[in-house]
Amino acid sequence: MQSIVLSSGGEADWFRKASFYQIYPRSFHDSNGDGIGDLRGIEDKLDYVKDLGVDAIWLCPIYSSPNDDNGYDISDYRSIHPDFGTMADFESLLESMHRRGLRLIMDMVLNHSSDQHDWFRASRSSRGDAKRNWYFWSPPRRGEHGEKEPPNHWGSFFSGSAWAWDEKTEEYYLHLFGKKQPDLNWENADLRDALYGEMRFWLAKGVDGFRLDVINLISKAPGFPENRPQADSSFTSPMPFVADGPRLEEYLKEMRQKVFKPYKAIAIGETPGVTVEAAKRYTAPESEELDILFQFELMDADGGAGGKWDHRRAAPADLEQVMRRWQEGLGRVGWNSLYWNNHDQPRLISRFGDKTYREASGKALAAFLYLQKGSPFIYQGEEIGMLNFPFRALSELRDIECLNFISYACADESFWEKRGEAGIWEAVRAKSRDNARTPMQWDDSPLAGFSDSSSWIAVNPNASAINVREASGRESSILNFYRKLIRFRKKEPLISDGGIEFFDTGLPALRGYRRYEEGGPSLYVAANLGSEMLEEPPKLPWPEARQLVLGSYADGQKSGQWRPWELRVWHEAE
Ligand code: TEU
Ligand code: CA
Repeated sequence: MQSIVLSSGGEADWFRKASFYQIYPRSFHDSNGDGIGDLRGIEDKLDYVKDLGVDAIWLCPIYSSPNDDNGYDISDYRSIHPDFGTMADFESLLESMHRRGLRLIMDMVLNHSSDQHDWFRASRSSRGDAKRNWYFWSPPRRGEHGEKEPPNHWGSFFSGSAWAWDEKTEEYYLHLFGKKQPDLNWENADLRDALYGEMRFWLAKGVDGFRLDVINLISKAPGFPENRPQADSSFTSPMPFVADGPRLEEYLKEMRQKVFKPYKAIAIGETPGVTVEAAKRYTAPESEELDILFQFELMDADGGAGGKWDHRRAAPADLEQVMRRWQEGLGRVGWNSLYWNNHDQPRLISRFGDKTYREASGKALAAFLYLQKGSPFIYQGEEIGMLNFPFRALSELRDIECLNFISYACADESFWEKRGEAGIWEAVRAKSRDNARTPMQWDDSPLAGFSDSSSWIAVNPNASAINVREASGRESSILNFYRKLIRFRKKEPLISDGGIEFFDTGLPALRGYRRYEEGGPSLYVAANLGSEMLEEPPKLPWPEARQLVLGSYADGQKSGQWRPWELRVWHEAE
């Protein structure tokens, strides 16, 4: 069968030269006019994806789910949510992908399940249930006046306490994310085996690997240590006690042997808060833990002291500093993903670029990151330069994280006083995950070619100008730039294998690096990561004998000047 040839026939480290394309199925393409993107809709668009030059698709969760967190709350790991289609649709999609040489990476959520999963229903049915221990339960603490309080002050990533009270069995359960996403207890070996079984179900169908949702949160510090808050009622971050916990690497190794290895599948871990040193261990080939990981430091670069919603503009030097630390830190041992966007993040150009220079800034940022070492992950719509949505009303928002943020922010007097309603909306427009979730813009029809009837979330009003049809037909478009960039990366071994050295140009906005192998010609990448025109510095870090191979402006380079968001990539002449 085709799929078997593809999964096991390639080299074990095929992903090092590969680029990935991420699909958020709900918002990609609706084939049956119910306003929700679906599996057949994806199958219809595979030629478009293949034509980008990518090697694999990461598909966000498509399993049965009450959709409290759009599929990241799974109620049955072995079934397809009817919104997305049937198992036959899935098999047909997989077959069509493999026929085109595209691999499929499924999303797997193993840190928590839905509260509607049979396992949690059993677990909450009584304190003595055999599955009680598959989740984290804890009796209440008693407050000053004997009132019931959660076991500690851990806050949920989606606002409020990370503990929810269960009336029936009179204990709290842990949920690091939403209330309807109880955390699974990996200490329990039966639970682990059950999860491995769910993963093997998909591997047996021929899928090529998994993207493991928040996988570095699965080992919690025993005893739920208290993280004492400053103010009496506020919540504090559980991260020091849940990220990169004591048994994490033991679990990763076990999963590798029992699940990934027999199928030669790849393991891509989402690892918020991971340090460079830990990331290097997890992805070193001899560790046999993860192949690729997602770290968050670029995504944190524009968060202020108050975190994600406390938004500030990131300077080019801030971005470069993060890139440099990770590129140098992982060296030739670890392996990283390179990403600017995903379904949890605002749109790249609105965030780190400049929509006045939409195409130049989109191209410059893309090439600046994707020519580094690691595997690029391109999120649907990024390749046509989609932008944030101009949210103005609650009714336009869908995401649980954002809606929870708004209700907590409104109830928090100090926040309200400091930022006010306008400040809250500004934060929402800058950071809401819904920015990434508006439908893919295929053409300039009323629903952008996403659906012919309706849409579960509004289409960005700019779709009449920014869409695949327009970009496909124009040689200088950002889409055609991505196509070139992805192909260039694949045929140039310096990018996947070479060393990297960042250089100083003397100008804060002009950043660059070279990729090299000892004794051979280098590849130079330089970009003006700002919207001002720059005069070229007198001392140049790149050689005089060089050949331009890629640029963010179609009309070549103007000597002595760097236009806003001008990027240039050169080969050193031999
Ligand atoms: O996201 C993990 C995560 O760390 C998020 O809290 C992320 O940082 C946040 O959305 C950005 O503000 C993963 C999934 O990608 C996300 O969609 C899920 O909601 C979350 O896990 C829970 O499964
Ligand atoms: Ca549909």
